[in-house]
Amino acid sequence: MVSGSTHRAIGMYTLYIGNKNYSTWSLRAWVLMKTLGIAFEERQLPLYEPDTSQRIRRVSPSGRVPCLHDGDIVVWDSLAIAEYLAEKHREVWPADASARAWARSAAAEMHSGFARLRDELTMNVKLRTGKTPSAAAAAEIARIVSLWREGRERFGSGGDFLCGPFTAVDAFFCPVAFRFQTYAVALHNVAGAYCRSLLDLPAMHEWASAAATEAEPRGVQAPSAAATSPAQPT
Ligand SMILES: N[C@@H](CCC(=O)N[C@@H](CS)C(=O)NCC(=O)O)C(=O)O
Repeated sequence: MVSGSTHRAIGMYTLYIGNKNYSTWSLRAWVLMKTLGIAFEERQLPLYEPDTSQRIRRVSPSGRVPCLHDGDIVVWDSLAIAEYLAEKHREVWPADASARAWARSAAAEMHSGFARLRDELTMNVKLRTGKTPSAAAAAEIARIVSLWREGRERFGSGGDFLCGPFTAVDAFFCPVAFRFQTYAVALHNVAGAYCRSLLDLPAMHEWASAAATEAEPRGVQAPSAAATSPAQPT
């Protein structure tokens, strides 16, 4: 493993992302790189426009963002981006092997699961509303809270995040923090404090400020800023 964030002295990563108000997957890669000080050039491709798919496919083989370019190397999918970066920046995952195994498992669980939460509490960074989740979504929220407690209690003593300092597992939960804020999900004690730590990150403030001034998508399937159940889960 190559150490540190100076790796980019020669070239510069390019990160393609979607709309900051809506694109949860983009946020994961973006907040990870920003918070760890991994330099990159950001290029935004608006979602929900008639030519969105065509424009994204020019840079991302899956037709989805985020997508990272490192010279000729193209890495699509947020989890693959985290793993690619981890080969060059050891701070992407926790240093301790058991914390790292736990962090990878929790990030992967977030990446592949929580479908009800994604559907019902769609990320809309600038919206503030109330919502009663279904029983299925509430069970997923309870699982997230239990993961947050477990991380903080078992590995979190060296910092404010799940495994102490901010790592990729925290980046994967950043969209959840925005969802909980938007829909006023009540959190107590450890989970509440952890959610606050995510929302207080300078990178999260930067993302939220940009989301607040972003043009609304014109596409018919665009989530409405006023709606609480947008058409497309992100
Ligand atoms: N599993 C992928 C999901 C990426 C994804 O679904 N991205 C959405 C934006 S949040 C997208 O690119 N949508 C393009 C479209 O719907 O045309 C990841 O982890 O990066």
